[in-house]
Amino acid sequence: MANERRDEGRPRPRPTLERPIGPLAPEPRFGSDVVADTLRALDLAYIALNPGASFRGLHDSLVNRLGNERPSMLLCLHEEHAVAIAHGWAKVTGRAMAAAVHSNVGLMHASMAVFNAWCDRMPLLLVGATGPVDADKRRPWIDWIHTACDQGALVRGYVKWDDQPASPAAAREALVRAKWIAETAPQGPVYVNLDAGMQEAELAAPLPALDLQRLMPVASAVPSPDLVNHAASALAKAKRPAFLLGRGSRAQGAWDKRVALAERIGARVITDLKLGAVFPTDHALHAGAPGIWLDGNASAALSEADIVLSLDWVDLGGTLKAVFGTQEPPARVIHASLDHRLHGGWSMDYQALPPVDLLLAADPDLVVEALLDALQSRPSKGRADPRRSASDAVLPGTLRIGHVAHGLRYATDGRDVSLLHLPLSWDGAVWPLRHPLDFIGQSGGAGVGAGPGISVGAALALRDSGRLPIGICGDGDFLMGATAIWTAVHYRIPLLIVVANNRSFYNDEVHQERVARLRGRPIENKWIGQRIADPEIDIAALARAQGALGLGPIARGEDLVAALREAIAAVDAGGVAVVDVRIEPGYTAAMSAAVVRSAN
Ligand SMILES: Cc1ncc(C[n+]2csc(CCOP(=O)(O)OP(=O)(O)O)c2C)c(N)n1
Ligand SMILES: [Mg+2]
Repeated sequence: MANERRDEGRPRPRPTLERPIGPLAPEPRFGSDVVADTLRALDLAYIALNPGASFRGLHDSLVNRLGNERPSMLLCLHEEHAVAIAHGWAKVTGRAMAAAVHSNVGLMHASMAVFNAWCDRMPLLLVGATGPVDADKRRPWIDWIHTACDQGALVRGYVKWDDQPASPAAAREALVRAKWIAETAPQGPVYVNLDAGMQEAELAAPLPALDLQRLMPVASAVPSPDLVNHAASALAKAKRPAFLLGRGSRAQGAWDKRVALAERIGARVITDLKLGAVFPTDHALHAGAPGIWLDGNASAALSEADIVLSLDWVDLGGTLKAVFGTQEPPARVIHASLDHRLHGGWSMDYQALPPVDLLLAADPDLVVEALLDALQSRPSKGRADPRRSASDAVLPGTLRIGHVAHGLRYATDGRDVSLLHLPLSWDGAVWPLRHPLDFIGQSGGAGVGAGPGISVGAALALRDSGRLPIGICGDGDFLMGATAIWTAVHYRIPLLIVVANNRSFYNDEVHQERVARLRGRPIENKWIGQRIADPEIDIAALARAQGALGLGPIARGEDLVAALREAIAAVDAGGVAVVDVRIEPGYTAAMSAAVVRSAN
């Protein structure tokens, strides 16, 4: 059911730009042909990859059996980008893309991006490969260093499932199971490691036909009607309800229902800038501005609440603790989430154990639907018109991140814009989010370097949507992931990247300042080992070197809008543009306070 809703506006793949000469192999003859056929049967449009001999069998099958169509390869310059691109695609579509990485070394490069997708609860079908498991078939030296006894152990702490199938039949079953698990709520990455020997061996006999329908049943994630009624009557009686709206789908229908529920209950709504947009942030019921941390207004709404409904809020325990300290929260807490099903022992991304009076262990979007049904007969507690704020293009000489946001709003006025990534300095107050695709959320695992790759994958999913795709990256983030944009240029994926360039890993300057203050040491030294200067990096040249339009450095307000307009025109013409905007360092008050806060 959840998957059906996520099909709304699903992007269609275009024919690949990289066409092999024929003829294509008419029948599967090798283990890797079975793997390739299975990827197509699973309706995977793309496979983002960096090549390697451990999957040369599969590579051949993708080209010479499938013709590089469904899936089409997306060649990436780093495995971390391959996975980030699949992550960005999933953030828009709610579906898994395939990515392929070479043996242990490719998986090591990919691992941070897998962790990001895991923390973000995004589906991903990661295909890996190992040198021949049969030692007798290994080439000297290289096949030995690229074979590990338990390669999946590298990522097992942050995937939902992994396997190393020993035959073509087992590989087919593993891939079907993998996609099914990845896309079943709560979603997440999976890893299937393909033995090079299995890929390259000739099939002893053809495999029987595959009935995918029966192998991938819909796993119902509907809440129990009794618990829904209980929750609905508590919400109806509440005097000061507050909603913590966390992870939700990109579906417009689900968005409309969240708005309808908040209006029916008259709840104050808090949203999270770590996650994709789930509620209009300029709606009168929205408390404060969305942030990575709660701002004063959001904290006040929560502290006054007599009932709190969390819809898969990422850090319910920590958020309540930030507001109430060691006191028990006085409000009744209703939590709709399936996240506990993913919690394991390696990573603590499950966050503090929250106090919960009623758990609705179900898909949060389906919980909203059920609550609305249960509250159908109740009169609405009032609908408030969204507050609309106008954009303003008066920009001063030197720029801060807020000016970049205003300049962008001005340059994109009237357009449907999708923000695909935001820097840590972003102020959620300056850019109202009014549609599920207005913002797709952050990297999940806070792994710097993800911004460019996620933006490319999301822009691919949005290619024919009519939306203007914009990723705004910190300079540190952009520089770590810069070569992801080559993939966008190469495959004609329109994308605008704006680099909020404070010439520093500034987040950590804030930390060094904090340490210096605590220790009574000179805060003037906070920049050492943090600033990206001497030489300053020519970010526009890095873009141009990869075939993108590179503009900047833009250091003065009066030049900003013209540069953004030139970049947007290039994107409208199908290109990739990068604008380097030099900004003064600085974070919002909520962000600076939270960065340096200690636990209690
Ligand atoms: C892979 C990785 N390395 C280091 C960090 C620590 N870290 C967190 S934010 C940050 C600074 C990022 O710099 P930039 O993207 O320029 O953003 P700014 O803080 O300057 O706004 C760093 C280094 C991290 N989160 N992930
Ligand atoms: Mg920076």
